[in-house]
Amino acid sequence: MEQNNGVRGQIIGNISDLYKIKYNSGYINCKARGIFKKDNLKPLVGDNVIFDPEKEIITELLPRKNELVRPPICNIDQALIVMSVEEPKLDFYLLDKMISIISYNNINVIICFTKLDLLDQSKEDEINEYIKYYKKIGYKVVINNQLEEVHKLLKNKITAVTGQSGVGKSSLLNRLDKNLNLKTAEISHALGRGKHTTRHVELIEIGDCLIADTPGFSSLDFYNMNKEDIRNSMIEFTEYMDDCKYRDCFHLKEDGCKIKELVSKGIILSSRYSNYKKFIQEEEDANGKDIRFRTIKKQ
Ligand SMILES: Nc1nc2c(ncn2[C@@H]2O[C@H](COP(=O)(O)OP(=O)(O)OP(=O)(O)O)[C@@H](O)[C@H]2O)c(=O)[nH]1
Ligand SMILES: [Mg+2]
Ligand SMILES: [Zn+2]
Repeated sequence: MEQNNGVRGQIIGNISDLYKIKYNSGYINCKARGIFKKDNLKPLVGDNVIFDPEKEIITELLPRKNELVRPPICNIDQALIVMSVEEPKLDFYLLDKMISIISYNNINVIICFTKLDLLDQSKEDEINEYIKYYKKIGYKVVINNQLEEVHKLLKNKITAVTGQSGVGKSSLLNRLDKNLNLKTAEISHALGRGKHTTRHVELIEIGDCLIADTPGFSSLDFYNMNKEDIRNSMIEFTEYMDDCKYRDCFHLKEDGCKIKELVSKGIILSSRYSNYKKFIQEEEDANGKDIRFRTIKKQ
């Protein structure tokens, strides 16, 4: 394990300038070397690092296989997108956006719906139709009370749990491991949203799973994704787009567009298509204003 006079480990937590590192002999809290700041590099939870155990300093960041801005984490195998059907209300726009951003970063997507107990029967049937659709186009979909199923999907993987504040991310992890006791809180009924109870990204070992609980967010940006990236991240569009009249069809105003035809026939979910159009519009607006790296966080 000795490399460059240092020891290799993985960052599993971070509070201000202290990084908690897991390595062979246990855990250690280290600071980052000044040089990272100079290079504008910030160590992330998930980073594999070389550190000096005596000086308690991270000396080297090893290459990342992937990286997300929100939640700030890297080197994960998959993301579990948690989406409540009530409190906060189901938001397919946000779900589709998370799916696009995460898959663009080469990270597998699992969708987990929560709070189905708050729905009446008729709405539950509607949710089941959506679940079927997302499964059909290739995503794994679970419900938070299918604990065994959830556990199976997380086994031997590094997973980031992500989603809006108050959807039940920490609650789900507490149910997977009864000894965990992560802080959870009721959502604010006045505002209809969560209270940002989880403040830090932390990788937690639950049996043979390494799972990151992360702070919820209220909005998301496409960061460095351009229009092509957004289009190509709509998984079922890519499957049919060879049948569009134009090879580089954006499925917007073009004629002979197979995607638009499939939307009108109800084969492609119309919410997916209208969210896609919103994404493209947002990208155009942001790009026009040259602020593609905005991060907006409403508290
Ligand atoms: N009715 C119902 N409530 C749930 C369910 N899952 C979680 N909750 C409740 O939802 C509230 C928010 O849960 P948290 O686990 O704190 O949510 P979170 O996603 O971790 O939120 P942040 O840490 O703020 O991002 C808590 O009051 C939970 O008890 C569910 O399946 N049904
Ligand atoms: Mg939480
Ligand atoms: Zn098209």
